[in-house]
Amino acid sequence: MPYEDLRHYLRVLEEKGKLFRISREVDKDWELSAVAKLVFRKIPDERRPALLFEKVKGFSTPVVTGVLGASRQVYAIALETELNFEEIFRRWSRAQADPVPPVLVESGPCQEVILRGDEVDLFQLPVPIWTVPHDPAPYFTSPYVIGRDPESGARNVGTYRLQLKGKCKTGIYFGNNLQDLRRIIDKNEKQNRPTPVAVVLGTDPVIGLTSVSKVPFGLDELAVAGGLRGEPVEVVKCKSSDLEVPATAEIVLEGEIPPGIREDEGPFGEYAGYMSRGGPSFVINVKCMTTRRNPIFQAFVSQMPPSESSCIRGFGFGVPIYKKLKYDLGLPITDLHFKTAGGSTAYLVISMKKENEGQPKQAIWGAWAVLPRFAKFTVVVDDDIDVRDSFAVDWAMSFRVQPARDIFIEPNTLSVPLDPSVPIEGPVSDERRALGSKIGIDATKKHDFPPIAFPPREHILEVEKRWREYGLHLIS
Ligand SMILES: Cc1cc2nc3c(=O)[nH]c(=O)nc-3n(C[C@H](O)[C@H](O)[C@H](O)COP(=O)(O)O)c2cc1C
Ligand SMILES: [Mn+2]
Repeated sequence: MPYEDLRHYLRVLEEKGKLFRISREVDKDWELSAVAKLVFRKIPDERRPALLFEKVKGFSTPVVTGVLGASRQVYAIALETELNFEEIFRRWSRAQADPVPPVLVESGPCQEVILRGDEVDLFQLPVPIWTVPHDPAPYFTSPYVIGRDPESGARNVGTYRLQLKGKCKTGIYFGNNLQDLRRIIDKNEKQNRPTPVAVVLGTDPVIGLTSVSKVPFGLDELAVAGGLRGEPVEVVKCKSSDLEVPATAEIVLEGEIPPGIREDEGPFGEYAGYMSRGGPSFVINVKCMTTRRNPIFQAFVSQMPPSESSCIRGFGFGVPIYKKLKYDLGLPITDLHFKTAGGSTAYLVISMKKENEGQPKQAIWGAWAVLPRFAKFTVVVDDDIDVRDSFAVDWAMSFRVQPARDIFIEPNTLSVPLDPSVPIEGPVSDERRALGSKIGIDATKKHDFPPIAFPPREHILEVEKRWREYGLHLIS
């Protein structure tokens, strides 16, 4: 059963113990982000819930964060799937192969309240400041920005951060010139035309998951969301443009990106755990704001990992590599994991039941071929090593690796986006300046190893059963 809207999904999360309500008043300009960061730091992934801040100082609208990726379990609940790459990969590939186009309906709750022109005041929304004191302004971090290709008419939905700039104005930032909405703006700018956009905040979670995912340019993310849901997304016409938006969205900002205008944007605290640099970027002039009665404001937590962003990226980048290695190359890989400390981009661990000595290197090259900017460190381990257990991976690196034989470095490769260790002079979008290097480590056993010096499994299970009898539960 697909989720009808954000509210329905939040009810399900709460039933499953994955939504935590904070009723104490919090300040959105310093406190909310610090609470979210500490929750990510202190509570392990298996137990970490999404957070509903019920009372934000000075606002009647509550803020919810972590709803797509407070933890790996939360992501799986959002996608209504089992928590493993095989199932997650199947779900995404079926949805892309069989997209279900949205259906237009007459009216929807997202337009229960309509504010036009001067009535619009973005300062009435509880938009948090994320990195104090470095972010210059509050930021919308989970906008699903809808636009339309002026040539093909195809719809696009993507998540690009928005800086709150005025009563009716935001900035918008593109990580590179090939982001789909950026390409749409280019086409309009060449004709000196504005680009109409609709910024959607708070929906059924699969719309968010498609908004942050790369699907081929021209494929409508709302149709992929329909494929994931198994039912079409219902959309309504915007009040000030021809764009269509999910009928049950919490908040919609209708506006335009004017041609030829660039203003300072950023800096912004980014997923690598450092500030990214600011620079000139586009703006959105908001003409109309529609909301549900008593809307809920949704936001993604990014910045220093672990974060919602590192959780989402771990799946977003893991799935295409899993597909390539397992199904296109036929490699016997058993699991993979982008380490959270690497922002789920820089550091990849792959496990495999290798059949020959060439396969670990083939897996490493395969991963780099799929996502050439990512996996700066790539480690391949045998299938007895849990890729999510850092201790086990370090153990394999310590005693299954001979550095001179098993480690290789590739110079002059594309670098991880926003990796501050890459010296960049000049514009960040100049990829030639952003070359870095990569390291591949084959941490599999290359010959017969002695037996592992650890008690047999049946003895371990028996001792675990007797744990309380020894009194050891009191200290562990
Ligand atoms: C939490 C989060 C924040 C993101 N912020 C940005 C951003 O500010 N700018 C950007 O270009 N991409 C950002 N992305 C990545 C895009 O959402 C992603 O590349 C998506 O595919 C863009 O849609 P498009 O492929 O239709 O262009 C972000 C992703 C996540 C998970
Ligand atoms: Mn797209």
